[in-house]
Amino acid sequence: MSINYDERIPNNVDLSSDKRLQRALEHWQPAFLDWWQDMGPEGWQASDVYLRTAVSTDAGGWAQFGLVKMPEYRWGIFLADPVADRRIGFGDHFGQPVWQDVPGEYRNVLQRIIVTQADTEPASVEQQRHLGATAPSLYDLRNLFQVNVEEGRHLWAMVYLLHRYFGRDGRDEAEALLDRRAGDADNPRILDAFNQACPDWLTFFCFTTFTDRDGKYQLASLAESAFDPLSRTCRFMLTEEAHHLSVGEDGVKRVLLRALELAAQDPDGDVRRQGGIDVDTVQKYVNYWFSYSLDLFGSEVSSNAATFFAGGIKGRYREDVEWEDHTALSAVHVLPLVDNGRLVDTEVPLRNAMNQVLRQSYVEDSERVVKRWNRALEEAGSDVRITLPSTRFHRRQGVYAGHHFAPDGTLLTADQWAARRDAWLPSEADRAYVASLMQPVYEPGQMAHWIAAPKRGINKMPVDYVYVRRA
Ligand code: BYC
Ligand code: FE
Ligand code: FE
Repeated sequence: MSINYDERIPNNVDLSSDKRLQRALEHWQPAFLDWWQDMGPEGWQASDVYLRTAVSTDAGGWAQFGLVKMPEYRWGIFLADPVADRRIGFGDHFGQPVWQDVPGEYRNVLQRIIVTQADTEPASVEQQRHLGATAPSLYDLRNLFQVNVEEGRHLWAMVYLLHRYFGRDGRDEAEALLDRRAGDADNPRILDAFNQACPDWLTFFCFTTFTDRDGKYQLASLAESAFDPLSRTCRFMLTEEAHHLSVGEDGVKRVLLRALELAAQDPDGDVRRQGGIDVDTVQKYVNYWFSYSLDLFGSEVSSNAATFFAGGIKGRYREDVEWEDHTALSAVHVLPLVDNGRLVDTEVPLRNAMNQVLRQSYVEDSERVVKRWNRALEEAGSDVRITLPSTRFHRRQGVYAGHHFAPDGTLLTADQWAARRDAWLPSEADRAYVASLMQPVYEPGQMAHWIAAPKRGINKMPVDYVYVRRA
């Protein structure tokens, strides 16, 4: 479906046919742009950036590349094409036609989920806003900005739903989305991971690998939703998300490959002495962001999750093709719970374990990423490997929060944990070391010392193309 770019808000939802809605969104637009100026990428607003912009929602060829100043990016409202005669794929309403409007009984839960999803998008832009001061190359700088403008568009995607389907409450929530701030003590973002600092590029690459990947799984589960406009919105967001994930995965891989090169140059194999980021440090950042991202799935045992599934609000990953019993009424899920200082396998009704089921799909995907990193390490002749910690490790949400676990999942006492914490998670010294490497490199084609060059550029352009032209 092609997109109308003649309007102030590009869209493929025939916005001009609903003047009230159009006016309301055009009223929100300047507030969004003010927010972007205040909280978007600092110092680069007047620069030309080689960005892709969505021009259609077709599977092939939806993007157009060109030099754009970020505040002039055409943020718009794009839904994937409707599926003819789409039916509810799971839960108590299985087989019924999907909803084109919000049923009264699900109004509150749908609004809360959409607000929560929406909140993460501007949050990530806020977390990343200082990274432009220390980019390892123009190529990376451009990727950061591509991710940032698309997270801004994801906010638009959700704000459209709030305005269109949730009336006055929706408009209030859309405003509140521009008021909360990542990491703010008084008015923080909703979910924990989006209040954590993102001060350096290793963090950025781990965040886009693991936290954006939560986005992939949450969006996929909402793409199953009985509320069809939400499903269609999420389906198109997923096409944008794939790039964010590859920025993260490739970024971490380039750090690892550079670590091997620098180790080879040092008589003792000391990567830090050669100005690189050693694999141990990468592992600690992986542990940190993987565990924070696991928290984003909510508790392993959750009555909210059961309600969402029963109502047809949130499905499992690829509900239609990967699962056979779409009601999940009589099935159980077994998971180890802490009981009197021991882990005991415990049965919970499957519907209450839906957060855990989605998290498991996420973990499998994350394992594939780690496998690709390890293959790259192996091909470069190294026998060091990255591993994912247990899903119990370093959790602050869910049934393992409040307990301590080693990366292999062993239950620990508080003292045992405290003694090993800095071996498993970034210490102050690790963070200070990584921060010390963050010096900007803005000559075309040049890379910071601690990261390998990418294999190829963007959209078939060479790596040394001038992806960002500073104003
Ligand atoms: N931090 O039953 P529970 C993305 C709250 S990322 C703080 O355990 P539930 C992106 C929970 O809200 C995708 N609070 O969980 C990535 C609840 O509070 P209330 C974002 C948390 O409700 C990178 C209470 O604990 N999308 O797109 O089943 C860059 C008990 O809840 C956390 C979504 O999240 C936490 N980590 O599920 C840019 C999808 N976890 O209600 C973008 C929409 C839980 O009792 N959200 N709590 O006050 C949801 O589906 C659900 O809200 C959650 C939680 C899956 C997050
Ligand atoms: Fe997003
Ligand atoms: Fe993303």
